[in-house]
Amino acid sequence: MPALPLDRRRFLATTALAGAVALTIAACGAGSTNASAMPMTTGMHPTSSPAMASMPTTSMPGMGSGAHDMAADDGLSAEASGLRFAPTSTTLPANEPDTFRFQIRGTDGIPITTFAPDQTKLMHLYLIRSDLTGFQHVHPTMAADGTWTANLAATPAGTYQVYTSFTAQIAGKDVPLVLSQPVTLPGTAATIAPAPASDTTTVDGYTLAVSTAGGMPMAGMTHTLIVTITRNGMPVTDLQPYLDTYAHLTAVHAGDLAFAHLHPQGKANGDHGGPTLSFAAELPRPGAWRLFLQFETAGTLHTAALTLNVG
Ligand SMILES: [Cu+2]
Repeated sequence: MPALPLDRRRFLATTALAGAVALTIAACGAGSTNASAMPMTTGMHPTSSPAMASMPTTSMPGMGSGAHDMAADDGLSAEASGLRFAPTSTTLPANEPDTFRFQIRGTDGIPITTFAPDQTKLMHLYLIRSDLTGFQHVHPTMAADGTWTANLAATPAGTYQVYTSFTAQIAGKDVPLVLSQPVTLPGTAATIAPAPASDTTTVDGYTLAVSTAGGMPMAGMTHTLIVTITRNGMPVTDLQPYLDTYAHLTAVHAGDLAFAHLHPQGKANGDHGGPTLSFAAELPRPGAWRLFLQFETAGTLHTAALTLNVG
C-alpha cells in the first residue's frame, strides 16, 4: 500500500445515539495512489434501539480496548504501530471460493499470536472491491503459528482492498488497528458505475431508510445517523444479535477507500432489536460514502448498501 497522507488519519468517534450505545469509528481516509485505487470503506457497527437504550454512551472507545493508533485509522496502511499485515499472496483466483492467509507480524518479522476479542471476534476481515461493490466481511481463524485463514466466497475479478481489524496484545498492551492491502483477482473486471446517493435501500425484502439529523452530513462533524428497518411497510422488531449488536455498519469512502469502522459498546439483548438503529458518526471527508449495513433476522445475515453524500 502506498503511504497515506497524515491528513487522512482521522479518528472517528461514533456514539450510538438513540440506543445510547457508543460506537467507535476508525476513519479510513487515505487515498490510494495507484491506478487501481480502491474506494474507501468505512465500517460502522450500528446500535440497536430498545435494548441498548439504557447503555451508557462512551465516545471513542476503540472497541473498549484503548485508543486507536491514529496512523492506521484510515485503514489504508499495511503497517502501523510496529505491526504489519502480511498476506501469503496478494493475488487470488476469481470466481471461486478461496482461502486467504496472512499473518500480523512485528517489526522483527515474528508473527503475533496474542489478540483480544473485539465484538466477539479476534479478527475481522473485509474485502471490498475498488468500485465499492463486492463487500465481504468474514472472521478468520488463527493457527498456533499466527497464520490466519479467511474463507472467501467466490468473487468476481477485479482489484480489492482487504482490511484486517483487530486488537493485538503486545507486552500486555492492547493495540487496536485496521491494516489493509490491495489484492488482485485477475481476469476481466467489469467496473460497476457508482450507485447514486439515496436515503433508502432494500435487501431480502427489508427496506432500510437512513436519515441524518440536520440534513446532509458535513465532513468532520459528528452526526446522528438513524437507520429504520421495515418489511412490507411494518416496523421490523425481530433483529437478532450480530457480533453483540443489532447491526454492523461499514463505510467506505469513494475515491480513496478510507475505512471507517463503528463499534458499538452496548450489547444486543435478545432477538427483538429494531426497528431503529442509531449511530453517531463523523465522516472525515466530503464526497460519497458507501455504507454497508449488516443485520440478522431468523438466523440469516442480510447486507444492505447505500451511498451517502457528505458535504
Ligand atoms: Cu467482523
